[in-house]
Amino acid sequence: MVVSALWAVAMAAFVSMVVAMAAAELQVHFYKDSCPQAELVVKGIMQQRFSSDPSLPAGLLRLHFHDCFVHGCDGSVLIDSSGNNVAEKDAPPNLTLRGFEVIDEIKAELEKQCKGIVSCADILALATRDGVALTGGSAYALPTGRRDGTVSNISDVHIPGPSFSVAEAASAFQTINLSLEDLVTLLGAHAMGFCHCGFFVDRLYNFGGSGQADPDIDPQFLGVLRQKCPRPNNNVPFNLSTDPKIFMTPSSGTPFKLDASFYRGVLQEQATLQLDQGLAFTDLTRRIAADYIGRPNVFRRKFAKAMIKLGNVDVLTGQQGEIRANCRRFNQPNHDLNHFS
Ligand code: HEM
Ligand SMILES: *[C@@H]1O[C@H](CO)[C@@H](O)[C@H](O)[C@H]1NC(C)=O
Ligand SMILES: *[C@@H]1O[C@H](CO)[C@@H](O)[C@H](O)[C@H]1NC(C)=O
Ligand SMILES: *[C@@H]1O[C@H](CO)[C@@H](O)[C@H](O)[C@H]1NC(C)=O
Ligand SMILES: CC(=O)N[C@H]1CO[C@H](CO)[C@@H](O)[C@@H]1O
Repeated sequence: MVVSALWAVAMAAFVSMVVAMAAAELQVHFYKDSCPQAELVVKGIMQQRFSSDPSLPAGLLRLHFHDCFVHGCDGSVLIDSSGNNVAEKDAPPNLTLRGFEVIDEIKAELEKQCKGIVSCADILALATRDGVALTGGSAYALPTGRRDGTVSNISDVHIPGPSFSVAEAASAFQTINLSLEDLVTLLGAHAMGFCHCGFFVDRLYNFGGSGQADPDIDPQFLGVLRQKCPRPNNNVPFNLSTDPKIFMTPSSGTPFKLDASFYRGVLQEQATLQLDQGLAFTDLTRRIAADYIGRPNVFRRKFAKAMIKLGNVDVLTGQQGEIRANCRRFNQPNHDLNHFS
């Protein structure tokens, strides 16, 4: 009797554990009962904003990557610094992150229609997904159900840098369980958007302190880049907000299309970042790049798969975290008393 009662208790615990584990998974159309129009609202606003700013999807892709890489995809990158908390977005690599306003706009609309239901982390992931489709990528089904995190700390930001080797970037990706192939595939996002000269200007004038350009830049392309990015003046402190910017893949002619042009640039020694150019110089990464150029639909499919994987990194689910009312602030009201806003 006692044994079977214990057994029943153990079974119940086991079952509830399994249920809890199941609840901890993201699922496609998580909001289908709680806010059926959620994905349509996101898509509608994205379409509107995209029609006046075709570069928006690029901004969101980078924002979503930075969100997921630091502390998981929990909307922590969206938090503003306040009081004595210096948030992720104030870390130097975050300079020039953009797309915050459209997330605010979507959040405001969803709070009107479904108060307290749709997380900021999901809004960012969904808006990014819609941006991918709007720029020629595949319109993949995105699992949702992320909750918003309650920590955003500048000390947690360890994003790979533009001068990393492929091996260094791959090992950084390994810390979020993404493979080298995922890295090569997601870097395809560099087909789109902008890059400030400061992230690669060393390659144009003083590569590795040599006083020379990086030898792995196509000479004609070097001339073009030097015209757009003048030699830094050592007497003027570097300032990213006044730094000139170019297209991330300038040779493509399609700066707002998520096509395989990034890989073409890489194989023609016309990549802007040192990391990106590095993909040309290991067998595996070179082979993947050539494959994506030859089979653009394979790139689209693999990109969507890698985005879903990125979007799963360290997510909060179930009762974890919170659903923020404002994507820039944590909900805790007593916390706000200390903040003069
Ligand atoms: C793994 C290492 C990565 C490094 C070192 C890196 C570095 C950079 C740098 C330096 C910029 C230029 C930012 C600016 O000047 O404003 C940039 C832009 C961009 N990155 Fe990455 N990135 C990486 C991975 C990714 C990933 C995984 C994605 C998306 C899946 C991504 C998407 C983008 C996009 C779309 C832009 C253009 C942003 C804009 O137009 O505002 N990057 N990246
Ligand atoms: C941020 O992280 C640092 C280093 O781990 C820690 O000392 C600090 O207390 C954290 N700040 C907040 C507001 O949690
Ligand atoms: C990576 O995978 C390991 C093993 O499955 C897991 O313990 C860890 O939490 C994962 N890390 C992230 C960031 O998802
Ligand atoms: C960078 O330039 C902007 C715009 O001119 C200016 O507002 C800002 O103070 C400068 N920042 C630094 C660190 O000099
Ligand atoms: C968009 C954004 O919030 N950028 C911040 C990045 O970090 C710098 C400080 O390093 C802040 O001044 C910017 O506001």
